Amino acid sequence: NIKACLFDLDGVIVNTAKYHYLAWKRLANELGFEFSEEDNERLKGVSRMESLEILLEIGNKEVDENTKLKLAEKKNGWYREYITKMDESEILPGVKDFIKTLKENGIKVAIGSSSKNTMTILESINMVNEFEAIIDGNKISKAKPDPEVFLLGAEALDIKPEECVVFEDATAGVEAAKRGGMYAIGVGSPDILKEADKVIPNLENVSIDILNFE
Ligand code: B16
Ligand code: MG
Repeated sequence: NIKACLFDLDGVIVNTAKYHYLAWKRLANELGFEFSEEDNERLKGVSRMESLEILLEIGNKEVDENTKLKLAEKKNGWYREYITKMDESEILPGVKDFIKTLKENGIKVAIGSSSKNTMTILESINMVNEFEAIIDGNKISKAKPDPEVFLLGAEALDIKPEECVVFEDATAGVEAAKRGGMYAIGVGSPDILKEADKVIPNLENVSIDILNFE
């Protein structure tokens, strides 16, 4: 019996995934290499510094720790230029209606995101007050695929992990949900989100029946 839904932010509530991609691509190009959308899949859900490590590996670049911090800061600066310009029109289709349906059915809703920019994004799209708990990259010590972010979410809502469903667009996030003992609904392509219990293309016209797993 499902009592709570935990939502990933980037790629599920709002399409910030495209802005992460643009900012990382710009950094890669500046460092002298190409960065494809396929490469970008590996960065989804992963923390900022781990994303940078993957990017540098793709470009075959070795830099010292201090430079790494500077590069990550640079990317984040570009990324923040995009997200501070966002508004409610960038909330993904179906999100608002689905959350309303959940609340009408007594299901609790929370955010579980690796992003340290979570509050900025939720403020931009005016959704801060929609969630009963918000666990973001500032509150965790281990990013997805570690289950910490979702376990803290369940704890904050006072709901057992096995009564939680996670909505995720990233393989790292689906893995985190499963490792936390939760159900995972992939939002995106079934080819990518193989470990999820179910996969939907987006939250448009999703009914409450999606929470039945029997
Ligand atoms: P930031 P999510 C994740 O958010 C993104 O998917 C991932 O691409 C990003 O690197 C990570 O947040 C950290 O973001 O640089 O803003 O702290 O999908 O878990 O909501
Ligand atoms: Mg995501």
